[in-house]
Amino acid sequence: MAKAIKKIAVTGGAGNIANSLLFRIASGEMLGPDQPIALHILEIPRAVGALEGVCMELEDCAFPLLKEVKVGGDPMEIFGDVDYAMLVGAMPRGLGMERQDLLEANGKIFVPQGKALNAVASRDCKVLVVGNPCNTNCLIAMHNAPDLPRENFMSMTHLDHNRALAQLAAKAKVPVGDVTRVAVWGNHSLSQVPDWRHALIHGKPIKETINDKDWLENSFVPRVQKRGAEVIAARGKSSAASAANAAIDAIVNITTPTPEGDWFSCGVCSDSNPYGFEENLIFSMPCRSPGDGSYEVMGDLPISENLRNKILKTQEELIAERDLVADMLL
Ligand code: NAX
Repeated sequence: MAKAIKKIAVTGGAGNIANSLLFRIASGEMLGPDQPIALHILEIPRAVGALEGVCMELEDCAFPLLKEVKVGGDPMEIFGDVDYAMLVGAMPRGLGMERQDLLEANGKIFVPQGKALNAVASRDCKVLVVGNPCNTNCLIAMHNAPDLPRENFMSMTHLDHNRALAQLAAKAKVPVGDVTRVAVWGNHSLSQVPDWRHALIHGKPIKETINDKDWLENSFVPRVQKRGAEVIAARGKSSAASAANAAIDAIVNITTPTPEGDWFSCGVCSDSNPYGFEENLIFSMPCRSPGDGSYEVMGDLPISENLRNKILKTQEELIAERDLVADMLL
């Protein structure tokens, strides 16, 4: 029997990331080759013309799984009954804009979107926030959707995770699939903590292949933290295809079982986290999923004092961001 259609909302549909993301979702890469889907695309009026072009291209791909495309500017209409909401659209940081200005501008997007999800989305809707600052935008959306489970709100740190895997694989001169157990802790920002300490290469401790702590601490970590800027400098635009790829991965991570002995990084609600980090934040941590849409934070990783101190710094930044948007949190 054919599966029931899954409805997927994508915001910022005329933007860079969506121009890769929408097509990969529609091809079946996210939910599988036998899962019919409907795309519900949200944009602002200024971008409606460009979005029409995107819709023409979606049509011209003749994707067999794509059963419906709905577009509009009202989240109450677009988020109706959606099973997944991928919140990509956000206000870019303008010239001379302070972090507080950016948070406020984005708050104005994520408060109404959170309220709309609360009112009309499927009660088990999984929400992935990509638009920056994604952890705090996700916190705002979560607070404004109090009837949805808090654990359904995630911010995308899987691009940082993938960047870390790729850098370690390149250094060790192994295929990227041979690297496991990388983690990214905290905020999706320069303060994030890419964690190589638990990583395995060919199933063996990283030090057996990369026995170079100086490189790990002083080259690998800052390179992952600043990779977004490196891409902008080279391309003149921020990461798009790799961000779309990570967004697909982030949903695949919770809809397929995590391979034995591995984990993925995701910004998740820090309530009752096993490491004693501040609660009521969206905090990137290593997680595992049985593949049914749920996940659990890895609870048993040894955290050295040195690592904990770095994580506390990124936590400080997340708390400061939360303070700046306090009036948007219900
Ligand atoms: P673009 O500026 O190309 O596209 C954003 C789109 O969002 C635009 O078409 C705009 O009209 C739309 N938009 C703005 N406000 C909206 C609203 N209220 N409702 C619906 N649509 C709205 O940006 P793009 O390169 O696609 O990046 C999108 C977001 O992802 C940015 O905030 C960016 O910083 C963030 N990123 C997050 C990453 C992550 O790892 N979490 C990595 C890549 C990227 O930097």
